[in-house]
Order: sequence, then structure tokens, then C-alpha cells
Amino acid sequence: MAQAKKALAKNRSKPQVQRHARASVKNFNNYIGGKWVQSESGEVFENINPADTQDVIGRFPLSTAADVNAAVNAAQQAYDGWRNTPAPRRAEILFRLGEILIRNKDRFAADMTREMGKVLKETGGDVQEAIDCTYYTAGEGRRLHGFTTPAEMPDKFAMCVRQPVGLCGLITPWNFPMAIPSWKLIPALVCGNTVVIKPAEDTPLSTYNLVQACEEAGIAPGVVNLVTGYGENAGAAITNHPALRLISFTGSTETGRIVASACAERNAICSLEMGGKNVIIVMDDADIDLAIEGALWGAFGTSGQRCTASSRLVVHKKVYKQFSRKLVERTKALRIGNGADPKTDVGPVINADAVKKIMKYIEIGEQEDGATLACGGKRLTRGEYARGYFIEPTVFTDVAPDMRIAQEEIFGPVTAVIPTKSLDEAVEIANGVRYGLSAAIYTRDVNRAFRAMNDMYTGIFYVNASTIGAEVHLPFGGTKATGNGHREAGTQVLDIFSEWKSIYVDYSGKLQRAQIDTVEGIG
Ligand code: UN1
Repeated sequence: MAQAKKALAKNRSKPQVQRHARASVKNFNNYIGGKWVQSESGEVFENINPADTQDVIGRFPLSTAADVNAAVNAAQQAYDGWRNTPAPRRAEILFRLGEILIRNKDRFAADMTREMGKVLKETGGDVQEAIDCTYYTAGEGRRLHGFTTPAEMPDKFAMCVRQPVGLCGLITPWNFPMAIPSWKLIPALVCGNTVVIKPAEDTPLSTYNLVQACEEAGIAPGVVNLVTGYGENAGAAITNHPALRLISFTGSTETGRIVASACAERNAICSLEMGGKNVIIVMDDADIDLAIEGALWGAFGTSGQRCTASSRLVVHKKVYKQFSRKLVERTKALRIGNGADPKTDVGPVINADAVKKIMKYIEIGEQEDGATLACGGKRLTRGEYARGYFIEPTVFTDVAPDMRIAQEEIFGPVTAVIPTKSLDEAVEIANGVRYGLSAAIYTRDVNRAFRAMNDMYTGIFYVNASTIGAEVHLPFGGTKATGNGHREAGTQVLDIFSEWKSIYVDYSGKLQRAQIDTVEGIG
């Protein structure tokens, strides 16, 4: 019997390594110093299809601190060669990587649907986001601008350049298994860093595909190292490794806090991208049908498993009934199923733990005084659903802003409709959570749109569009408990993966003391 992903995860400190010989199941390796190698532990874990838990995609190394060490050593050895490769040359290799991703887009998308569950259209989008990121960021290889500025002394030149940070540890989540690794990997590389990357244990294959494409593109051995495994072992070893100058993490706020304190202990740079409780505000002058489209896509795309998911819908009282009725009607019509079936709208959730957590929140919602379970709410277990992790798209109406389902990140196909009487109140409700990733407003009134744009304290804001669908050339990230002040994507990501070096060249031939010596003629 296949071990479900979370059969392992439940007992993470003591992973149950699969013991049944399964000749047909493929074995995958770590990639360290340009070689595909097993874990020194000799142990593996299984990658399981969340739509059919009997479908074992492959066995991946259950890596330990020793594997991480080997990967860090390889990254160290490759570092000087890579950082001294001119940035435009590094970028040329990355453009080749982009071409390889394009050629393999359909295969990578199919692999991703099989290991992660989301529908093929969306996994195609995920690979496309990695392609976009690769092309866009590779373009920075011929920019990576610094600046010059007048020095305060005569015969002195002042400038500022970007230098790589050094060796970087990248820890990535399962919901965007190629896009998010690319958001970290590509800028790290273009800036001249070498990396160790650990993908989420639920979706190692997509990162494996990305790293294999890096090898095919001709990135030198040791520049990119892949180590698969669990957070407790491989992840912790990366976070705590003294030679890794920077840790870039996307995942839960709880784990992010652990990563941040470990980095603080050893003065490592730390960039975090964590939870969200995103909101769509629907005003009484909105195009309601358009708002419904946005809400459905934002709440149930990727089965609600996006940091940017529209998990709250704050709707003006004048259109509340009409909006709720239409939303429930359309939600009920969504087809749930295997993401590989083109007729499917909503795929499974990622694993058994996710089912447990989401069902728990549905129960909490049902118990909350005043909230109405308007549709969905059940796990599907019969027929085609028997072997997967399927949960009905779920809408709660009459939700109060302080209820747990309106405050906590559920990360599943559940959304909460909250009535409001005015824009001011809507903005207050919308800002009244601990996260600050994405917000949206549907209105035809430009003044209201700009008012909300000004007052929402989030990293991303949309007008007449859903909370999901960020593009790679704009910065991505959030305020409050969503992040720690950094932004991925855009050119802003370069500020994570490079550090500024200020350079002064004094060609006066004499000692000139800044702030002390005065320039002749002025004082
Ligand atoms: C995430 O959920 O962590 O904006 C990333 C979006 C996608 C990225 C989501 N482009 O929804």
C-alpha cells in the first residue's frame, strides 16, 4: 500500500521510510557538485499523487545534514568561478535555461499536476511563470545597475556596485512547485551566488525538473545543488548552516518564524514569504458578474491553496444577497476531480494533513455563531474521489470579521462572505487581519478605487480583478505577518540576492579627510 505523503509527515521526526520493493517506481537523486547522488542515509520518501494516493510518482532522497553539508561544500567550491563569470555571460546561460523550459512546458506541467494536484491549465501557468521569471531576470544580467555620485572631496570618485551575497539556501513550498523555486533561483544566479535548494517534500519532482534543466543549460557543477527531504532534517540543516549567508523561505508563518530566529542567531540574511488572508471588496456599484468571476477564480483556483487566495469577500449590503446567491450557484457548478482531466475546475488538496486542517476550519465555521454554510463543506470519498484528497468548494455567508474563518489562513477551497455598509468599513475589515499580501476592489467609481488603493496596507492591490495572478516583473510580497520587508520578483528581488558595495577612489595623491578637511575657497 502506498504511503501517502502525509503518512510520512505525521511522524516527521521519525519518517517512515518505505520498505516495499516497487520495481516500477522511479528513483530520483539529489544533485550535488554536478553529480546525481543518493542521500548518504540511503533512505528515501515517496512522492504521491494527491488525486490518487496509489499512484507513486517516485522515490526521492530523504536527505540529512551530511547531504546538506556536501551540497554547501560544492556551492563553496563553485562560488569564485561563478561570481567572477561576467553577469551578461551568466545571463546567457539563463536564457538557454528559459528555452529548455519552453520546450518541456507540457511535460513539466503534466508532472506537476500529478504530484501537486492543480489542474493542467494552472500547472501550465506555473511553468510559464518560471519561464517569464527566467527571461525577465536574465535580462538583468546586462543591467544590474549600480550608480556613481559626486564625492565631497576634490579628485575623488564615488560609486556603488552590487556584489553577490555568497552561498544561498532556498526553501520552497509545494503550491507553486516550479514558479516559486524560479523566483529565488534565477535572481540568485544572475547576481552571482551559488545555491542549495530544498523543495517541499510533497512536490520534489518539479524542482528536480528545473534543476535538471539548469544542468542541460550548462550551468557549472556546484552552482546549483538540489537536496530533497523534510524540513526537520534537510530544511533545518540548511537554515542553520554557517556557510549559507542567506536563507530565502516561502511557506507558513509559523515555520518562517523559526527560520527567521535561526538566521538572527547567526547573522544570516533572511527573506520570508508567508501567509495571507486576502480580500476582495465588492461595492454596490460593481459589475457583479465580473466580481463573481474574480471571486470564484481567486477563492477556488489551485483549490484555494495560494498565498494570494481570495479567502474573504467583503460585500456591500445593497448587493450582498444578489452576490451571495450567484456565488453559491456558480460554486455548486464547479467540477471537482483529477487535475489531469481537462473538464476539472478544482483539483484535490495536497495531502491528508491539509484535509484535516481544512475540514477542521469548516467545522469551526459551522459552529461560529451566525455564520451560514451556504454550500460545499464536505470531503468527497466515493467513486472517483475514493483515493484522493478532495474537498468541495465551500462558501460561508453572514460571516463576521472577527470570526476565526475570517481571520486565519485556511489554505483550502473555503471562502467567507462578509457584509459591509460602506467603503470605510470595508477597508477597516479588509485591513483587520494579521496578514497583508493581496487585496482587491470591484467598483466602477474611480474615487472609491483610489481610496481603497491608498488605504489598503498590502503588498499587492487589484482594481476590478481578483487577488491572484501577480506578474513576474512587478515586486511580489506582503506586509505584516506575510513577510519581513523583502520583495521577490521585479528588479526589487535583486536587493535580496545582492549587497551594495560603496567604492571611493581618491586620485588627489594626498590624505583627504572626509567630514574634516574643507575644500579651498568654501570655508
Ligand atoms: C503563492 O501563492 O505563494 O499571484 C504565489 C499569484 C501567483 C503566485 C502565487 N502568480 O497568484
